[in-house]
Amino acid sequence: MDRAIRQALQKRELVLHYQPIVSPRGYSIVAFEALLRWQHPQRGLIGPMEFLPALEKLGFMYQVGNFVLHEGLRQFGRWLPMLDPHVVLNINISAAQLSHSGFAEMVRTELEGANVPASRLVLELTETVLFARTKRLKDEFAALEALGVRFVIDDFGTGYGSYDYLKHFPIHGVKIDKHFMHAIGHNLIVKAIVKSIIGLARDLDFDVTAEGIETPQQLKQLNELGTPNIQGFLFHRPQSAAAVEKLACNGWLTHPPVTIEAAG
Ligand code: G
Ligand code: MN
Repeated sequence: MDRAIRQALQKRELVLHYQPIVSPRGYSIVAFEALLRWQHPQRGLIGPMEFLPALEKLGFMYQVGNFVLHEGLRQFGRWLPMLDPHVVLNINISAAQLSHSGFAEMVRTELEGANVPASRLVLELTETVLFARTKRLKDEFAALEALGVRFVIDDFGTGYGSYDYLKHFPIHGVKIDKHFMHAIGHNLIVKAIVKSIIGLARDLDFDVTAEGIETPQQLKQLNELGTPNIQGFLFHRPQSAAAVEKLACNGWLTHPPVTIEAAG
């Protein structure tokens, strides 16, 4: 695996796919999340769960994270003229990147190079990244916030259950972990957790996105608890830049799939 991943980096086999996030009303696209994939010559497309541990072990997280930021912003910059002014790009950021001094400065340079306003960039972080409440982390955050970049907590609800860090960082929103969505229809505890996250987020004036919506039933359950933005296979799978451009040619497919209306 280690050797394969080194070769993949050399041969530029790591690519980005993009998954749209839609609004609860009209299901129009409000964001694209850039997602790392390995385009393997024999095995086809491989998800990050399979190769991120190897990247981490080899100490490549910083380098690859920066590739995602660079490539994602360049691509989004090319789409920008076709998009509504509120549509943003979501990029996943690792602890390795944020703890590197000069990260904020690099983000600024990348935004400039791609001609993307800072207000169109959302950085996704996991709760664990924010436990290290070091001065440097706070400084990087402050610098990014001053640029106008926003932050959302990814996989929200799966951390250690302390929301204390919310006081210390300029957080703009949360993404409810997809595992909750899998059980929302048949587990009362999960349902209560999702309801409380949406309530918390509303009180704090946060953006909320529910991840992993795969069925009309899940969407219906979710809408009974609140109406967050939606990311999931029911609407859009992660897809190549070329496929996203086809969506653009079709007016971004803002209409809901027929199955949802039927379940209405
Ligand atoms: O941790 P993070 O939220 O960044 O993970 C995003 C991952 O979730 C992506 O790899 C994407 O392929 C996957 N994903 C997106 N939508 C769905 C969905 O509806 N169901 C499932 N099972 N996975 C999804
Ligand atoms: Mn994410």
